[in-house]
Amino acid sequence: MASEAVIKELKGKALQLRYNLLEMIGVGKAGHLGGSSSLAETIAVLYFNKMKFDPKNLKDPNRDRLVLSKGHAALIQYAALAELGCFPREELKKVKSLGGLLQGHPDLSIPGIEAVTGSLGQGLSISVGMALALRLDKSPARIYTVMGDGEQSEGQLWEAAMAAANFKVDNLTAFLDWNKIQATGPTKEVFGIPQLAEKWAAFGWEVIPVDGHDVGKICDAIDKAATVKGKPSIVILDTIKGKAFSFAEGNAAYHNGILDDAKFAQATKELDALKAGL
Ligand SMILES: Cc1ncc(C[n+]2csc(CCOP(=O)(O)OP(=O)(O)O)c2C)c(N)n1
Repeated sequence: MASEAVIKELKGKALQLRYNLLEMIGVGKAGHLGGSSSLAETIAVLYFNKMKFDPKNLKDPNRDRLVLSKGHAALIQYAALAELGCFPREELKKVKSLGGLLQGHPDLSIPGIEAVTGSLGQGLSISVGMALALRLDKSPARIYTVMGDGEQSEGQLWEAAMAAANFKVDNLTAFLDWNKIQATGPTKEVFGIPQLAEKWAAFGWEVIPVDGHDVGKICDAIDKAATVKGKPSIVILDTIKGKAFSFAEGNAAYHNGILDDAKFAQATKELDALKAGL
């Protein structure tokens, strides 16, 4: 169990990641605020507490790897990599612009990124391959993979799910960002997949449901997954799309929305209020 001090630190990190999102998205530019903010706590826990990840030794063969299968949420990963010093902070403002380092989706040219993603459904296949390779190398490293709930309609993902169970890939922890909204509306209306937990369990996975905005519980879920032997684990994160920005919470318009001056000011004010309450 994480101590009170660790929980406080991780809440602060999640908040800083959200400030970084605002810095990247800015005013008048489209950016994936919703599905990035729903992951702030999970990404904070992974990069600042649970993952073996040394920004000064990015090619360490025994590093843990994070594959962002829902690659459109790259901004939240960039937010963490910038905090860790993988690249200069000035790159944040240049995201998605010519001459900038940070692409709209994860790319191997970016320090700290492990896989090219963005075409949904592929990240789990990549992760299973990585996990099997690490096992052959007798490496202690783990693979962490983050998927979306809209992404669950991709068929390739379920092939990878079966392969992971068949090959008893227990050095892999997947996350499902169950924020219930996808690009154009509620996931259950666009392409409903009921009983996700039961489906993953039926595919042979250990299923660990958790409040995806509770850093302490996310720590516990990751620890629990690491103890599971002989099968892969999936942490189902119960989250709110656009979390922390009242106008964006549960609102598909901010899947890849544009902030005007007023909304940007409101977003900053809401983060400042959270900071004051930390
Ligand atoms: C194969 C493929 N089809 C369609 C898209 C376009 N697309 C980008 S994001 C998105 C919705 C994803 O929803 P979800 O997985 O729930 O992500 P989140 O809401 O967590 O951001 C879609 C359909 C894509 N990137 N890849």
